[in-house]
Amino acid sequence: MSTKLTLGSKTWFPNIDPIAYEGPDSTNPLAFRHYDAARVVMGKPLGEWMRFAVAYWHSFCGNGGDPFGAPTRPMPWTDAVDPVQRAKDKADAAFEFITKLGAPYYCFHDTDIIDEPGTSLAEFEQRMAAIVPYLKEKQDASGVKLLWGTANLFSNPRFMNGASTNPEFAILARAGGQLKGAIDATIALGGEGYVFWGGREGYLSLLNTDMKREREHFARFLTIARDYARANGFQGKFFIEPKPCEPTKHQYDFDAATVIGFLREFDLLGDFALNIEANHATLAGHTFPHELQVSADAGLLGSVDANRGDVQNGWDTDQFPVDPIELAEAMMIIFQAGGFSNGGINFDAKIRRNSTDPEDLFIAHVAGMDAFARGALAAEKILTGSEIPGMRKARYASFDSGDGKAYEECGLSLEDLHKIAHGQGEITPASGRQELYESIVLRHV
Ligand code: XUL
Ligand code: CO
Repeated sequence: MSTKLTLGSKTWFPNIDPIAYEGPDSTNPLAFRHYDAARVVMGKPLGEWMRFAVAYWHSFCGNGGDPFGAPTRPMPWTDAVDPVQRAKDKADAAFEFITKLGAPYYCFHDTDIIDEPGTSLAEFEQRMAAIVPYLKEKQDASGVKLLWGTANLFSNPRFMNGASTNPEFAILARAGGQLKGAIDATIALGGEGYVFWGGREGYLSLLNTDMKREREHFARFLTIARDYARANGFQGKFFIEPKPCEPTKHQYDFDAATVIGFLREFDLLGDFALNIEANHATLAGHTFPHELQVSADAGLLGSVDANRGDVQNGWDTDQFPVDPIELAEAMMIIFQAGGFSNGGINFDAKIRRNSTDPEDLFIAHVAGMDAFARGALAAEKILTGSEIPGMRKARYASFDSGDGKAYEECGLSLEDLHKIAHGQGEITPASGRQELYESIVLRHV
């Protein structure tokens, strides 16, 4: 999974060399200690399992500004006055970064790759028409591919009441017009997936909201988007990215289980899968592995937005992932689900407001990729060489034969259970041995 190094006319990260694998003893923060793309893990090169992607929005658009202060981050690729030149400079910086990092993929919102003009959809389409072929050239020259594209239908004030769930049809139609352009760009750039994160698809107050109608409009929007993309040659997967809240009080795509129910209710299961984001999982009161497992069990584990939250506060901090124990558990689930087909691991993560050196963005991604690789190496050891798979299987052994097996095969009624219960006397339940499982994981990480 090596990518060719191409630079624009100018270099935006002059002091950074391509990131190399130096092995676990290296102390160089600009080298991989665990992520060796060619290393075979669970029967396949690590690079093919991971399919790492860099997120355009946090890495090349996010300027460190927050509600309390002005931007902090030097971003020389945003200086040009002409919007198309600015977008090209940004693309040059992005592709220089991605190729030096050695990530095979990137992801974008339409408004990341080129700035949105004031109001005109036609002008936005003209700008998109200028930047998409440029990105195609950058992709062809570097070998970097598009993991997924998406439309930003939440930042512009016109979407303050939602996009496809907006109470005003004119705004829904405007959202659809913009969505078509994002789908066209994704197809033109060979995107393997198309993401729907329900930006403001939810409500702030039920008093002014017809939730039933809004959810039906949302499903209709997804359906016609799917139909349009398929009719125009898109063969990839559509991903829904669950999130419980923020920016609305209650998002309709609350968590994996909610989205699976929604897809089933509106007959969208065949074309859609889930994009699970770690920080969204924790906002929903779950864990990242929980959301992965719910998706995998439904056969809908599509892609991952990699990041982490902060245990002390309840918002989407989008920090880079660093916890190898959590990631070992996550990689066990990803391996057992057979990995990703159209998806991958996209760093939907941002460096902190006070991380302002050009190398900070590299260090963050290198550590994130290493954390996932370390998790993957541990997961392989746990799955293939530890007591855990056998212990977990043995826990359910009473369903492998006799009455337990008959129960699983729908052969027992409630009267049968009543009879068995009378026949067996009082039972001493077996220990769940959670601490033993945890100590085994720890031994392998
Ligand atoms: C927002 C979020 C988005 C989506 C893409 O929390 O995760 O960046 O990943 O729209
Ligand atoms: Co995300």
